Amino acid sequence: MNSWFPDVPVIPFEGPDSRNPLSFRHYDAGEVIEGKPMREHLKFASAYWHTMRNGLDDPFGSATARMPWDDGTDSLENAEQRIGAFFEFLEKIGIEYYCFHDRDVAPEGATVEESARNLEHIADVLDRYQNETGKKLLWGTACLFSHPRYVHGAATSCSVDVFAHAGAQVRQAIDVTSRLGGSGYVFWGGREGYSTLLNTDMPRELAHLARFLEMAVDYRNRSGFEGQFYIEPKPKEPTTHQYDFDAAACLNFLREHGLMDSFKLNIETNHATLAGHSMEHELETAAAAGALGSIDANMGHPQLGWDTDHFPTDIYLTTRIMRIVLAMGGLDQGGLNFDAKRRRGSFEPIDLFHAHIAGMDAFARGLKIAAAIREDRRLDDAVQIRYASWDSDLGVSIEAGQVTLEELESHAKSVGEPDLSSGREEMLESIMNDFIR
Ligand code: XLS
Ligand code: NI
Ligand code: NI
Repeated sequence: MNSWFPDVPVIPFEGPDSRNPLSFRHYDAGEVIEGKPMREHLKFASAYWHTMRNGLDDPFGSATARMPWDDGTDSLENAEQRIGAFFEFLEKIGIEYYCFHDRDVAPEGATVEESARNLEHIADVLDRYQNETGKKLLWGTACLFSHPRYVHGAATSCSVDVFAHAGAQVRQAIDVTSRLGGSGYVFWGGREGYSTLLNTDMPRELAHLARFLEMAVDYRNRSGFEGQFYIEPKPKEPTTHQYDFDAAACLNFLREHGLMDSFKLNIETNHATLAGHSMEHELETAAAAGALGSIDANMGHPQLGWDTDHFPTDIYLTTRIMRIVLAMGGLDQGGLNFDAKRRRGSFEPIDLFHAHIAGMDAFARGLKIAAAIREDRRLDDAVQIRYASWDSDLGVSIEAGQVTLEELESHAKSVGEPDLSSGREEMLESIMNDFIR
């Protein structure tokens, strides 16, 4: 087989003292943490759109990424060649899963039929590579935001014909995802929102979005796709306002339309930041509703205001994420998809390895640190102690819904002014810091 990364070996685990940049210093796939090997805690996926299709252009300059496997055309041959490079990458980096949009892997045709044929053809190729390498599809999705027809949205377009095109695309993408054994399917509402309310019938658009998702659920039930459906919240970009603003907005929408049983959320760090939340906030919100399904593992930059999709290298971030994931007992069918791109200056093919190693090692450290914090118990105990008054007879009865306002009033009279304790925020931060090493 032709090698596109001839100078890169299969990346070995060499331990924290290694000075070899093409090695894992912390990610040791077989190391057992809380009874499970790291590879099961950290179901990493590589995002085809960034790894293979992102030339690293920005609004001020053209693509810089060197991609010797890509001849720059939209041909099926080129699409196949890219897939070869991608699976070589997955094998060498030791990542088991991947994610794609339909249009990342196969070229859009001139008609609905031609696009479908292209996608079917490429699905055969992906299937062959999956069988040869044992790599798996974490989730698939349809790109409903790049083509000019989606300028006013897809499921929320003002045009019913565009809505129909979006339906055709999603039906095919679900089929291909199912055929490739994908464990999930993501709906990210790229342009499902508005640019200005002056031209927008918001209630009508929201009703259309709900209809669209109902149709997708109906199709899944009839087609036998066994993967999990996810919605990926994002507040803005490319549109001014996106309806799937944050976890809370998505949950409200799903509840309003009776779709809670059919969807979970795929939470992305950079989208949380854009919504003015921390990643922890979004994860906790989803987890509290039993709807935390999967994670798009990236991060933003404090000095840049958009979805910059940096690789997640912040150990505090990965620690906080893994604390929540461990507490809920793992992500089930979900995983950690590196929806992340290299910086424009990191344009050599080998930077794909450096970038993913950085993310994987950061998550391995986050996992180990989170497990150590859990074993130590000081942080968990502090929360439990803080709410101890709720374990009293009164607290338990209130939580069970057996107390009236009059009963609260007589209790308040009998206890007098409540005796409160400090929240000890700085002390807890300092305890957390003890583990980051
Ligand atoms: C863009 C989104 C997108 C989804 C998949 O901001 O993160 O990449 O993850 O459509
Ligand atoms: Ni994403
Ligand atoms: Ni994003």
